Amino acid sequence: MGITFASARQVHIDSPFWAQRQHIARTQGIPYQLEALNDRLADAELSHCVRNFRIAAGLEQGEFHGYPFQDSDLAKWLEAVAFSLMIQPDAELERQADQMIELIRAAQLPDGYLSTYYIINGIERRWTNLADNHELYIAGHMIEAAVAYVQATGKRVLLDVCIRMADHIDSVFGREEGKLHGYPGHPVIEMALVRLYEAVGDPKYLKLAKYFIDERGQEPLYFPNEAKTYGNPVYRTEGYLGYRYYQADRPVRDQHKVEGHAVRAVYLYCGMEDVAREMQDSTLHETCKSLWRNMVDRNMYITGGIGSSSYGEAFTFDYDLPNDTAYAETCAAIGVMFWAQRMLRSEADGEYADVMERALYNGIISGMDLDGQRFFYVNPLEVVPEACREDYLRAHVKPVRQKWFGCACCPPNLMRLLTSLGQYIYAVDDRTVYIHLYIGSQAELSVANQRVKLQMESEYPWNGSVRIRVTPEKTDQFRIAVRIPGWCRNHAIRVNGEPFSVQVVQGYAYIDRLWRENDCIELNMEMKPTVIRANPRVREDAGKVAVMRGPMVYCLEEADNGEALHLLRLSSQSEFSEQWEPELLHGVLLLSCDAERTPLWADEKLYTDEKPARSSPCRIRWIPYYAWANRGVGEMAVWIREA
Ligand code: FUB
Ligand code: ZN
Repeated sequence: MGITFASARQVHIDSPFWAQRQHIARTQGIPYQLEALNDRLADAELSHCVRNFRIAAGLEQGEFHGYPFQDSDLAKWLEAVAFSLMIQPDAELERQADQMIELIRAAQLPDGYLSTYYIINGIERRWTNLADNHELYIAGHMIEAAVAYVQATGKRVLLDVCIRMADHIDSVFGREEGKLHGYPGHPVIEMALVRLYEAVGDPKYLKLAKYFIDERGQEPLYFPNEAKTYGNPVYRTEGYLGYRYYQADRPVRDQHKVEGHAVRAVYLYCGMEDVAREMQDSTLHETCKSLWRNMVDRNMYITGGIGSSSYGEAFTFDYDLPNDTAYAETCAAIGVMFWAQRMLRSEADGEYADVMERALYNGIISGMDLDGQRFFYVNPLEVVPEACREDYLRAHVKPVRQKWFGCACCPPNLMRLLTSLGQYIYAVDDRTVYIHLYIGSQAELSVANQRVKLQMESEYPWNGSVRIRVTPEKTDQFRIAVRIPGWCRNHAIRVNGEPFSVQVVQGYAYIDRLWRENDCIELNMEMKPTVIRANPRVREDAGKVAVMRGPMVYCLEEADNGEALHLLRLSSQSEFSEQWEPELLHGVLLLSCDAERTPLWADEKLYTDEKPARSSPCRIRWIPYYAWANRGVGEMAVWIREA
């Protein structure tokens, strides 16, 4: 038996930090997004999503609008609703979701095909632009929504739609003669098919997922042939990236550098790891491991963000992590978390959970404002608002979160992630309970042939003390593996008040004992402000420092530190002070420390050979990165110079 994560249904989150965010997602974010999908938001970019479905279903006349993948926004919204209903039943929300599902069902063609773009624009062209037109991507998101929705409500309508659709896809694609030897331009169908296989048990879906992975990048390359055959534009594949943009320039097992469009990449790696796990394909797993090393060691921001270039929303070259032109799409950080969880299912190595946590507390939740109704697509690590306004190369960086986007992949992705958070915390194998994330919650799991209740209390991420109460059905020997995060230098474990000393193996302390009702684990992780430096090969961060506390990256904002943040230098011996501010930014722990400010010159000249005036000492104030841009427009910086 491998490692199985507890499902969102099995876990009830009551951590103040996360319960509040889940509450906001359920009560603000999800209803708001339904308005967006229906084009009912004032002064926001239009979605066209629901309208496209209505037209495809014959309920309205009109043309298709938006990107070819617009349907996927509704799918992600439905998945978020499903997880939300698992947290808290809500008859009205369920009614709205059922209505949307009915609309999807009405739009589906009798043979199972589903993509409003081709249903409206001409079905004879379907499957002719796999590279760019996202039919398989939409299918993937629909499947993920359908599986979650049936688990939440027991209602199968969307699942049946998706089974018809998956069967249709299976009849169209494959190595067999007469089928298309294609694969998706944007992965997600691979992991979705594995989910469908897990849900309904039909191995043909797993086989199809494996086909999409194995076929990708085989010679002759599918995409250039497709473009030639059907006269498709090839704008994406010219220039720097070529077919690397799609991770489709060579077979996946020959890929060892993370390349191309970042969301496509991590979604593909998720599918690869899923297939590797389900089919015990060790070479595929080893490929994922080498891609993982390359991403984590050379291509990931301190925030867990990936994809440093706006050109192609893509990875560039190793150690290229510019702060002010960063792309770091919210969906890409979410994809990092998805991938990390899958790696963790294959191997209990705490680094995967560390990365999952890094992305979650930083580059993911930075994508949403504190009220769940404004969103970042791009998550920079340095912002000067004037540069966003005046420099085309930084125009993708927004200094304020937006109401909606024409390409709105990130907002509903955030909703489904937040509402499904329960499924990332605990996992089990035949004799171990793993605690991967310290999110206060209650869970009921099966391990060593019995049910075990866990109750985790903690003020994490503000405090590193965690108390876990364990209640097995019967007294029994099994292991509870508590993760010792990579950021933690000192920790102590007590069991029932007694110190418990155990070696940490690959990031986990395995507490192997006879567990009785109401046993209690106390884990104390030293959590203090820490100055972090980047590998000097990261040119943009050389000579600079960032500040972390526990899993959280901190940043400076103009609101606290005045303008021209680039003039600040962290003092070498600076002590940090911490201050809990319950009223600020929905409650944050602020950090303050000593710094120096380089003075501006009295005159306006550009260069001088004169010695500069001495820097003046000052105190600077850091806030958690995720909370930036919640107090109006201003500068922000994660990395600052070191004195
Ligand atoms: O192509 C669908 C989505 O739109 C991608 O995942 C995002 O990066 C955005 O390009
Ligand atoms: Zn996105």
